[in-house]
Amino acid sequence: MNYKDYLSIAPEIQEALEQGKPVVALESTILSHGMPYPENVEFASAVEVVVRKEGAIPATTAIIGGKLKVGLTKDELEIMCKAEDVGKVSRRDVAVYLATGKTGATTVATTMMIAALAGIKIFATGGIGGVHRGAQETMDISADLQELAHTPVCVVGAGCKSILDIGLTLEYLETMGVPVLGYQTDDFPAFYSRKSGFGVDYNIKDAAEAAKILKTKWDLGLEGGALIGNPIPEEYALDFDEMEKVINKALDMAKKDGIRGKATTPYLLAHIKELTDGVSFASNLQLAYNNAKVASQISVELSKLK
Ligand code: PSU
Ligand code: MN
Repeated sequence: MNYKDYLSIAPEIQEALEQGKPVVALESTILSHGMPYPENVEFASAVEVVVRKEGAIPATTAIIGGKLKVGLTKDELEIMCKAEDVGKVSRRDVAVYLATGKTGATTVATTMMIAALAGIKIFATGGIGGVHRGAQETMDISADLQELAHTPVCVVGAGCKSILDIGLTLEYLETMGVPVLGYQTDDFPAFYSRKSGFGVDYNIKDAAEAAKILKTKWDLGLEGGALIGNPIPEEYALDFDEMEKVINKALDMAKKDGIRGKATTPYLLAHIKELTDGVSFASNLQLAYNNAKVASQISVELSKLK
């Protein structure tokens, strides 16, 4: 494998990795295709501040200029946030983007992939992709789930996006052998709401316990990652039933507009924001900050174990 020719790690991150210091990966699809400009610019830098405050180093990933970038400069973050001619890159697209020099935002799947190549174990996002509602017909299942099955990175998210079929997403993860852990919760979170009505495999009491479980999994050579469901802070949580109504409306609109494939998630997120007058977006920001915080704490604990 000659992947090192394609990997470009920021010096600060490279040094931290060599010294076994905590590093947390962050994705760029949430910036380019999950949030509006310029609010995403503020988020992109604020989320990195959250990570640093916990004593870890942030590593936002993207594909720029034929390189898998680990750690972005202010200018590169701006490019991702402006998202002019920036694609949404899943695993299948990576080689095309690298070979052609196109600029690409990394999804959960590709961020995990790049993190693993760089040696980063912990990754914070908003919520993972999963099995879409109606997947029985459309077969729309996010590549994020296969990545969790095979790539050794722990993803901290507020569950999966609530636009999905949460029950089927959990079934898929079980089949693929991915541990689904709750961070101080028995309930798998539902993105904007703290509870989905589905349970987690195990309720983790703190970051140290999370780190111990991850170390054990990887010591055993068990393939793949883990998903840690971290509920949105109480004060920003939205009512599950209210959000269901909004999501169903957005799903109807997507159907009418003939939205399919990878356009689905960005379309739904944008319309949910509109339908809630931005309330959902404020919650989205807060849950992402909270995930960055917990991921950083886990990363700090994991670095003590190695
Ligand atoms: N969660 C969010 N906002 C997002 C996404 C997730 O709060 O923008 C992105 C992630 O990058 C995730 C992707 O990997 O959506 C899933 O897209 P798809 O359903 O097309 O696999
Ligand atoms: Mn999809």
